[in-house]
Amino acid sequence: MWSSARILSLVSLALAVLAHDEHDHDLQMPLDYVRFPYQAAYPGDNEVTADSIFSGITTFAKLPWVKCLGKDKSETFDIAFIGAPFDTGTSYRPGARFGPAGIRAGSRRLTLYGGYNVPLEVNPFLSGLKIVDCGDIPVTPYDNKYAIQQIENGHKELLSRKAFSPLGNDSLTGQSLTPISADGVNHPRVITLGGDHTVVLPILRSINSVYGPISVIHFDSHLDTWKPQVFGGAPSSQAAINHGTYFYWASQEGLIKNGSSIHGAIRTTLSGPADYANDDASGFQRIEAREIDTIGTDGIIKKIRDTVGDRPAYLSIDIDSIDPAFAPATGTPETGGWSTRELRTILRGLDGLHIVSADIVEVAPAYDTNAELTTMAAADVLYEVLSVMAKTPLGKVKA
Ligand SMILES: *[C@@H]1O[C@H](CO)[C@@H](O)[C@H](O)[C@H]1NC(C)=O
Ligand SMILES: *[C@@H]1O[C@H](CO)[C@@H](O)[C@H](O)[C@H]1NC(C)=O
Ligand SMILES: [Mn+2]
Repeated sequence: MWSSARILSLVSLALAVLAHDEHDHDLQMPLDYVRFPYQAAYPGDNEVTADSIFSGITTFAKLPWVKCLGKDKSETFDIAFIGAPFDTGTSYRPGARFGPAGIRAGSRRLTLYGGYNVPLEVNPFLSGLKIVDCGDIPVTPYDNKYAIQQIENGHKELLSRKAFSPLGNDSLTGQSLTPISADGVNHPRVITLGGDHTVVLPILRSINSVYGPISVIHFDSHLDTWKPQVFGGAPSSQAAINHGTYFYWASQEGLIKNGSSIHGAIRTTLSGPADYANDDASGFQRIEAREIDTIGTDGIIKKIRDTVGDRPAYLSIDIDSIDPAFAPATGTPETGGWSTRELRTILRGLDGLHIVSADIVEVAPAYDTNAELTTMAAADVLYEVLSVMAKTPLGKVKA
């Protein structure tokens, strides 16, 4: 038989355990536990701890998810991420339809320590700009013509809005800035997560509706200006538009500013020298990947800046510009490319240019390593783009 004193002590122990239940994890904490090491990028985020970067629903850099193409049609922002999960214009490995999801997964750690960019001296997440992830444009995998129209419509719907923040004043002169768009409106910037490179044709159509013909900065191991007869053979009008010909069509449609557009990291084999003549006619200058051995990143940056100047520019980054040692998961890998570090340095060298919108394309996560090399590279590359954008408003001082 138990004494009543023994029963009483058991009951009080049980009550003590119950009372302690709601914070019994305290017992497992090391003595030097820091309760909230994570610095929230957005107000209202303060209750999340550092482990939130690997838990929860994944948006780009854990940015707020806004249904910009759905119930939040009237929402404004300064920079929007949007996915274009399309890969039926690919010539070799398909799989870039999973690019948006993969890049988001690769971006989770971007804000872990707060997101301050040391060489550029800016934290794009705390720069006062409203940056959101709009999810993906709904894209059919069954009809390329229809899908390309869906991408144009979705991109336009975001780009045509007014930016959330006013342009403000010029940091040097203090004079008020006026928009650099053709329609005089201060538009937001859109960063597209591809998708194979075909998505850039509908994106440039959208860009043209706001900025007119645009200077293009294009990082890729391939030209992507091929005539359809050369790339794919054009057995039908739909087959003629693919990830090797979209710049040819964009040029034919007058979407690309002739002479102030440039490719970087080119190293593909050609059908012959005529491909370069055709590329010239499409309006592009070229920087070969191997030039990094002679003129270095500084020389490459100078060539780009000299070509583009202060014109409005669209930035398109094919992940295959990076060497497959660093970014193997892509549609048409080519050895002899730049390292992730080199491309990041070159992108930071675009600081001060008027980059109106951008994309990263051809990320096909199924071919990645278990270490997520490619999706991480894609996310980090976009972090540099975001930082450059955060530093330079899309405005100019009235002459
Ligand atoms: C811009 O300059 C005007 C005066 O020219 C001033 O009234 C305004 O507050 C300034 N805006 C910012 C954001 O500094
Ligand atoms: C671009 O300029 C070059 C050289 O002046 C010319 O040969 C080419 O036809 C132009 N291309 C377009 C698309 O206007
Ligand atoms: Mn490409």
